[in-house]
Amino acid sequence: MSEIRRSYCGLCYPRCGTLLHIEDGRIVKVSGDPDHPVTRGVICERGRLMPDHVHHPQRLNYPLKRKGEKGGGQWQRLTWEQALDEVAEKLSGLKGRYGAETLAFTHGTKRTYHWDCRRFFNLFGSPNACGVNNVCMCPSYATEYATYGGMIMPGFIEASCIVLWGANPVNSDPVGLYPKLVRAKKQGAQLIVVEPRRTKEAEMADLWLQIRPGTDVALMLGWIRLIIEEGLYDKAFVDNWTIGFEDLKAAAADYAPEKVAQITGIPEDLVVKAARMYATAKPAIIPWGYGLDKQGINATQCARARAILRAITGNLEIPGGEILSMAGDIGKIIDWEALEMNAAIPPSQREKQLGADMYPFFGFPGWEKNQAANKKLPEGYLAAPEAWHSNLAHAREVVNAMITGKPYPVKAAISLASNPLLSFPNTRKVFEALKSLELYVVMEYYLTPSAALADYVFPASSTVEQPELWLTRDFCMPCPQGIDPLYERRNSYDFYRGLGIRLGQEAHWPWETVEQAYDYCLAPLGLTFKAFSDQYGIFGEREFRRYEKYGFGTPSGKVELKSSIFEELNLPPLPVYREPVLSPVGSPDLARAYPFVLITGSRFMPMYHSEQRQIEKARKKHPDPVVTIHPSTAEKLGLAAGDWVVISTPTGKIRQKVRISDSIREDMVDLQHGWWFPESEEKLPGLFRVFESNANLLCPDDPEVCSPEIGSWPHSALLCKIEKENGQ
Ligand SMILES: Nc1nc2c(c(=O)[nH]1)N[C@H]1C(S)=C(S)[C@@H](COP(=O)(O)OP(=O)(O)OC[C@H]3O[C@@H](n4cnc5c(=O)[nH]c(N)nc54)[C@H](O)[C@@H]3O)O[C@H]1N2
Ligand SMILES: Nc1nc2c(c(=O)[nH]1)N[C@H]1C(S)=C(S)[C@@H](COP(=O)(O)OP(=O)(O)OC[C@H]3O[C@@H](n4cnc5c(=O)[nH]c(N)nc54)[C@H](O)[C@@H]3O)O[C@H]1N2
Ligand code: SF4
Ligand SMILES: [Mo]
Repeated sequence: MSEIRRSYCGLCYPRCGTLLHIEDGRIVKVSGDPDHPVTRGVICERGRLMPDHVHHPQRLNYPLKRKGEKGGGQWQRLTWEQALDEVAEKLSGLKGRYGAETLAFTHGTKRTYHWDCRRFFNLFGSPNACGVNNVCMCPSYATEYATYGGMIMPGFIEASCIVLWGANPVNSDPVGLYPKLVRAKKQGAQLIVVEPRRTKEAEMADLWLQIRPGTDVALMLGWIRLIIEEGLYDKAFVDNWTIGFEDLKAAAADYAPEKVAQITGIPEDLVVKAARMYATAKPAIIPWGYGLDKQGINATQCARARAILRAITGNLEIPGGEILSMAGDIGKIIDWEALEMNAAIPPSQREKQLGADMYPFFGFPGWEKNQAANKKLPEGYLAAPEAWHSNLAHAREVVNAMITGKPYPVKAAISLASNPLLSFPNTRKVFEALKSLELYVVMEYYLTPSAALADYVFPASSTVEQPELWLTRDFCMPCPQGIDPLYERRNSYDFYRGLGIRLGQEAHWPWETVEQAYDYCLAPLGLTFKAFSDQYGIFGEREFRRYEKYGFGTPSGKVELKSSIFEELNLPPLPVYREPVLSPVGSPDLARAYPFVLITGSRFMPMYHSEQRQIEKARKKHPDPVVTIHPSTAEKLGLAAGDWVVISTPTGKIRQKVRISDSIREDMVDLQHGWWFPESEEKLPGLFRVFESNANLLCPDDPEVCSPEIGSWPHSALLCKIEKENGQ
């Protein structure tokens, strides 16, 4: 029997509408849903691999319990009931011995909303959820909250100038952002690209600024100085809606174009021309880019300086500009506080959050300040879920506590939609930490290197096997479940509820299924999730300049060019540039041994971080990990395309295969992240060869290289050397 069912793709963010072509219970093809109001029938290369993913022979289909040694590759199948009973009993015992804070959570990129996880952890009493948000989005998110009380989503299509600053949407967001960029460009928008690589977008740009990695704040300060000096800022907005302008002027005073050129390696005339182009166009936008968040020591300051540029040029909350608020009442549909139950974790447990003493802005103290300042805004005004974007423990401190037991023992962890051995920096340390746990529980699609170290593994349902209620700035959308879960795969809600009701949280998990939780959200609209699924969702009506009614969600109610929250937490209240520690300028001695500037993790399709390595069609396209070097480097080192090379940093070394291209700066090396080899042996010491080509063996996590405000570690702007393998 064959049929076509409407569903969605959740393999990355946009939740593209899909049609599943099903024959005898098997998805044989997926196509874009042309009636979907947002994605209009477009899906990407990765989305088309959904059938291969759903029916992959290596998918986890049943709960597993470790037999024998950790990482020994031996497993015993359990029922869900048995596995949940055992995990709950162990958690209960560990909580009794060490306190609730002994349980950590590692999260990955926000593919699942995780409100169920938050709810579980708040009720359990552990403040130690941690993960990659220290580097992804959070440096921007939390900082923008402190600056103007929310996180920006750019209007895009109507913009007349777009600055792509450390973003490469053709590879990272081919359905959401890239088509908008192309359309805006066709409509006459000017494009400035700030990028060390000649990306496709750089080739499309009016101005391409080929920056030295890690020096972006210096360029931003240069733009701020020039914009102020030449009177190109929005005077009325600055006078009425900002505080700290004179201090800002002083903070940027040193960054004359000549000095900026010297620091960044961008010719002086381009620095000036770009600043003028940006400041004189309206609306002009600077969308978020991970190239800024991943640069460690400067990550937070990049976010601050970018926010300030958006504000002083008068681009906040104008049509086609930088939008802060949700459209109409759309934000009221999901009450995140009710779902996440952040009030349930008592102050005495919040105080134990690991890393909050070193990085108070990132942990509960900073989050509480941002929340308090936001309280004066109307319900549903802002996008959420806010909690996941800060109020987190610091991953390095959690990993350290696992190994050392200090300041207290962390003996248990749950990873769900997270592969810490591939995504966290300093892989060897993460390995030691995960191995040392008394209880490690992973919920996964596949047996990843991290999952291979677990005591219990739970099989996760694919996105097409579960429903989702999806909210963006302008619309709320039902994501309909396409098929019943195969085998014994389940969704995260079932997992957390299953644990929760075994740990005395019954009263707080009233909904038997996740769909019932969405029914609860939709009840005020007189809808059930099923009824909502018959429509394509609700668009909110956008109003602009909402700050004129409500002010900004900051302590002063204005845009804080000088941040009072940063000041209260003893952090620099104005943007400052710091030379990256591991750079030819920051460590000239080290640079003699490690002469190249290293960036890692530039996105490539269809791979998503450490995923798709087991999917044949994806692997055919990318059989091996690839490092890109400049032709002059290849010549100097006698390397040819396809040679295997060893790339080393003071933290570690890995092997990848050479690609030669003049698209990168001569002083640079650009390598792929996320590499492991599902086809090779699981059992230790192999662990799917996770120690062979994994970029995070090279990335350090020491406090000196992390941003002092948030503790963002560097995946870019590092130093490395490169040699032919076996010294051939
Ligand atoms: N060197 C280097 N490291 C980086 C980066 C870089 O650029 N360079 N980028 C960083 C960034 S921005 C991020 S966001 C992180 C990403 O870090 P992660 O999110 O940890 O990376 P993934 O490899 O996507 O791992 C997610 C795992 O969850 C599983 N999974 C996916 N969806 C679901 C789901 O819905 N449910 C369940 N249970 N499992 C699921 C996948 O099979 C996969 O194994 O990596 C960071 N690490
Ligand atoms: N195919 C694919 N798509 C993805 C992902 C994936 O793994 N694969 N991951 C998703 C996730 S979680 C994220 S966070 C996004 C990130 O998506 P993007 O924001 O596009 O981020 P990246 O590709 O990591 O880096 C963007 C650019 O930053 C540049 N860059 C590196 N260092 C610097 C620097 O110091 N300064 C400047 N100005 N630029 C620099 C790189 O050359 C790169 O072209 O992608 C998402 N989409
Ligand atoms: S962009 Fe591609 S992978 Fe992401 S949700 Fe859409 S179809 Fe899926
Ligand atoms: Mo990310």
